[in-house]
Amino acid sequence: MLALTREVSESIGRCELTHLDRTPIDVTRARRQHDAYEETLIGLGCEVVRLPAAHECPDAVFVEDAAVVVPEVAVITRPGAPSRRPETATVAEALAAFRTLVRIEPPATLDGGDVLRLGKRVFVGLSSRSGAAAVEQLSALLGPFGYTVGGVAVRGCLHLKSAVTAVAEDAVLYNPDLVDVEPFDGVTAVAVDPSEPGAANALAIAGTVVVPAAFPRTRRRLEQRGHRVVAVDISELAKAEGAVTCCSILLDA
Ligand code: CIR
Repeated sequence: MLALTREVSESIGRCELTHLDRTPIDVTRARRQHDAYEETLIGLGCEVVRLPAAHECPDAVFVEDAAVVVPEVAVITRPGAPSRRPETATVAEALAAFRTLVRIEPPATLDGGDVLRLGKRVFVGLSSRSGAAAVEQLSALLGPFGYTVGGVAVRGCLHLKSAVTAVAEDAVLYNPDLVDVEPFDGVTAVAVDPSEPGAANALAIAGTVVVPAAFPRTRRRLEQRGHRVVAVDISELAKAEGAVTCCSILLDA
């Protein structure tokens, strides 16, 4: 498993914010947390390929939003926030070594954080960043490989993966206030602890679930259901509305 990451930009303090008020971000601390995140991925068997920082792009550490990678192709997105569109060129360049590249074209916009894949089912959050036109294009790009692609409404959060993520091949972690669970039929749905509304973003790697250290109650819920869990402190990145899925693009290389 390969994990593509990118060093935290000096300018991360000027990141896009939708649901949080701006608070100062300690870049050194954010980098230390990001290093520890990468170490966790390495500990789980990933080879980390880290792109150099793109200081002119405050949110560039959140590489997930720039591409959607499936075994057959890499879909280069067109992020919903104009400030984030320059991020895709360097991600595309890196992914070209591993996949054929295809692209989301204007006027559609898509953030990778809105794309949840469960096997051959691809769910796209209809959010402020991603819309129906992207669902249509993604469906045309992935349909030939046997994927079905559909839109899912989200409320009160940035991305679909703020509301629901896969914690195993057959299980999702979700926040019932942010997304309806019905579209995700056929898999076990574990709700976050109600006191931890931001806890639905978790990253499953090789049988282990990586979760933010800020959500111990949800962590316990997962462990009680038999999941192996490791926690990472990403508190500084969380001030930029980042979480654990958004800091890497995972691919079987
Ligand atoms: C943004 O608003 O685009 C960034 N500040 C945060 C992006 C987080 N991305 C993700 O969860 N996939």
